[in-house]
Amino acid sequence: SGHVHELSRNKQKDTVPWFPNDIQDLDRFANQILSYGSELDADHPGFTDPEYRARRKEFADIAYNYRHGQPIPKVEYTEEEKVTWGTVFRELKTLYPTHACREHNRIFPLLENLHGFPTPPGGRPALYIRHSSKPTYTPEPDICHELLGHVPLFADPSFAQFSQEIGLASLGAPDEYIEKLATVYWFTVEFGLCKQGSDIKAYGAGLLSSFGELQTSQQKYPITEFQPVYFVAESFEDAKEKVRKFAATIPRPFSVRYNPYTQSIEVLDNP
Ligand code: NLE
Ligand code: FE2
Repeated sequence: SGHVHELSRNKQKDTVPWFPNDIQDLDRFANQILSYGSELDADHPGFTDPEYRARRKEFADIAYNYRHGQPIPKVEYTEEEKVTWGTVFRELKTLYPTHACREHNRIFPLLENLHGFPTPPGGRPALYIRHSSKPTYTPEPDICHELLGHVPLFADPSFAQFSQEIGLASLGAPDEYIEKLATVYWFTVEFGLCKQGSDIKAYGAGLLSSFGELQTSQQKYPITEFQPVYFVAESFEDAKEKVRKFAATIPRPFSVRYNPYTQSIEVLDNP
């Protein structure tokens, strides 16, 4: 079937940029995955470790060649990788009760019981793990970040909707708005803090997966190697409402809705 590359905005000249409509469309981005084919930065903990770099290439190749619908390949993790996972898991688990938001603390034990988080991630879908020399913090999203930081909160329906709201607002939006939405995503879903009672708790996955940064993020003077600034949300509901209001200001002649049954985006004409 033919793909629509441009939707005409109205009868005038300006057009809406192409955006993915169906889940298979995401395959078109496979060659744009972060760091594929490019070398690690000199300040990356794995920069001087040729074995680690080769291992990272193995994982990147799997992701590069994967297409929607194929079974997700499983990888065997090495003893060293399992030790790293164990360290990150243990350290984070002791911090969550005092540092993580209540939604994360509600779901994390359920996942732990269901999927055996405490055991090393043997046979899980292909995702590399941070370098063993620096389990406390890594500059890139790895398996610890995705599974321990993101997965628990994406299992919270209200939070999942918040994240999806940002994604849907971006479809067909002008570049300067994409940039703004990316910034909103960064300071909420990745590095957000939230008021809960008289406390400030972490809900951003970048904090929930780094036991170095999680500990310092709630102090009054955060150490500058980590994020220099955070934004505290009144509540998830309030943050969601604010994103909705902002999204409504994006000039776009149609609205979008995600249909989870067909796994595709429905474009609705504005009345
Ligand atoms: N700094 C995070 C961690 O160490 O888990 C990962 C960053 C993801 C944006
Ligand atoms: Fe992330």
